[in-house]
Amino acid sequence: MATNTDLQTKERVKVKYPKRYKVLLLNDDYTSMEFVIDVLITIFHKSYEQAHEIMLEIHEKTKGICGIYTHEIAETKVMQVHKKARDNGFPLRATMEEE
Ligand code: TYC
Repeated sequence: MATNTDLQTKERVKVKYPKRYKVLLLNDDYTSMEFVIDVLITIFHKSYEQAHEIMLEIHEKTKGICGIYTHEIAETKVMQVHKKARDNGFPLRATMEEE
């Protein structure tokens, strides 16, 4: 049976977790509160109550966290927000930040 003596090279298994990214929505004066709630429910899978709370936090504090994801998923969420906003004529913006 193999043991770790100095004749053997010890195998190192290093696990690297993927970096995580916060997706934030930014406040503006033109996007309706209803639309932001809809975005939070449909894109970020929040309940109505959670969505309402997050929307108000953004409205009062200029920005707020909608979710935390790997890079590719965060990027997709940002794109989905921008497309839905554009399709509905709102200037709503999303950004991502490394956690
Ligand atoms: N400030 C907007 C209003 O008063 C509502 C709003 C909330 C807009 C959150 C964007 O990310 C946002 N209609």
